[in-house]
Amino acid sequence: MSTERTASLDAAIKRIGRAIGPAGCITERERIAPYLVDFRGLYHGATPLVARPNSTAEVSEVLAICHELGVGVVPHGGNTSYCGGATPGADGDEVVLSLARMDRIRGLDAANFTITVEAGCILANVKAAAEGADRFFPLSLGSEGSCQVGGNLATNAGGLNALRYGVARDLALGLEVVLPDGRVLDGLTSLRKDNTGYDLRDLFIGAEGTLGVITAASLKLFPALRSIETAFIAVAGPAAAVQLLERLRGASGEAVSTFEYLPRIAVELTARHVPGVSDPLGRPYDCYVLCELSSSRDSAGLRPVLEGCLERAMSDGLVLDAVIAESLAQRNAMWKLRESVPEAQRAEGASIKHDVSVPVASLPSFMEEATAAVLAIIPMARMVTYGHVGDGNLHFNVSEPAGGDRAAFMSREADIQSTVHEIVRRYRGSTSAEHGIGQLKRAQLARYKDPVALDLMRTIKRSLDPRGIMNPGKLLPGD
Ligand code: 2HG
Ligand code: ZN
Repeated sequence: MSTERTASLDAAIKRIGRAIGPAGCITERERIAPYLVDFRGLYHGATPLVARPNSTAEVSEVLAICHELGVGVVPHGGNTSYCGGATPGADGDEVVLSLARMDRIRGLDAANFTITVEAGCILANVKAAAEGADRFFPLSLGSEGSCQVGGNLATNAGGLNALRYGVARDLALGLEVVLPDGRVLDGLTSLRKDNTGYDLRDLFIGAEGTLGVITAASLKLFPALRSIETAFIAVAGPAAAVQLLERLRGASGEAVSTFEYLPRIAVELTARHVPGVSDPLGRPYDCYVLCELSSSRDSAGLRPVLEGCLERAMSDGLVLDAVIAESLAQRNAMWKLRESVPEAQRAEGASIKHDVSVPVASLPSFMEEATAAVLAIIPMARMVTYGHVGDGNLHFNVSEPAGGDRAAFMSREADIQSTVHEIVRRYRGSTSAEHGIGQLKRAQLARYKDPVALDLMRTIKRSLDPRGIMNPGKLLPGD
């Protein structure tokens, strides 16, 4: 680090300390350590300071200081990102800004179906607050017990209910954002209609902290759910799954809130590695769907709709077997199986991940083509293709061959990824459907994003963050 840079960093640390006090600053090595490594352990960074402001005014002070001195700021939420978006660079010349202390629920307006929360609120707490007011906040993620709403919005998280309620972007009405120079953009509206020019809110959602820091959000709520039916269904194949989805959506009056695809290996790996998980069906099948229908109506009649659909699908050969949860414990067990797939795949060894989306109707042919292409490169690779078929987003993951050579497998990562992503491109799909870009996928973004879109993104970045202090080295290629 140059002497000038070190001097700016030292000055920033001192001034931030004075602005937000010792309670807001972590400088001890052991306490800093958890902020330096990402959830997947892919990145190891360094920082002399984790600033933990307690209010929007304090965030504003931190950013104004860093802007003046040209010091990088890395916003940090629940640290559940898959792409290293919240991990500082290795040079140790950036300040980490944790939103964890800003975890207040500022207000809940049941009649307006909105809740206003600070960025550091844990997602599960937002959901619980909504429930306490007889409302439902639908964003549903495996990491909801630790991820924070600010991070959910900054990365535009998707999850298990996107099919019906959309992604984080669709659930936000207004944002409060601290801009890189410390100014506060008060866009914290709870209005559904406000047609007054450019949509600034959407600039910050999915920007991964590169344009400013989201400090609070007003979010949409929905009526509490009173009827829920959950089924674990063995389907004849991906095409049968897509057809079943179409039928269920129509027959249930859009009550399908989850439709997750799982291959046999996902059931085997979760049963092997995750205590308490077992196969919900009596015998093995090649692939499955975890499906949930839900309604705010008390006796919504979802059960007969589901049963009727499944029976017809069985006689048409789309469905081979199915079990409908008879109790909350059974429903939870089905969800646990699904939500444990990433953990089980991790425990099974190395994997090469692809977080892709294509139009739902194209999923079966995409899966066939991409699977054949991967197996042509590594014939014994294990395909762990699963995910949010209801919204077209697949985790097209590849596990190393059983008992294979891990290093040899991982040495083919770039080859496999570019092969799969080229197929995604042909389908006009996305090569990062859900997990964002962070540090991990910048080169991928450069390769697959429309160049005009990239150019506009750079223009926006330059105009909002001319000194380039916000989350340096993330999202934009070569930034
Ligand atoms: C999920 O859907 C997550 O479970 C994780 O998005 C996916 O580990 C993965 O590849
Ligand atoms: Zn996912």
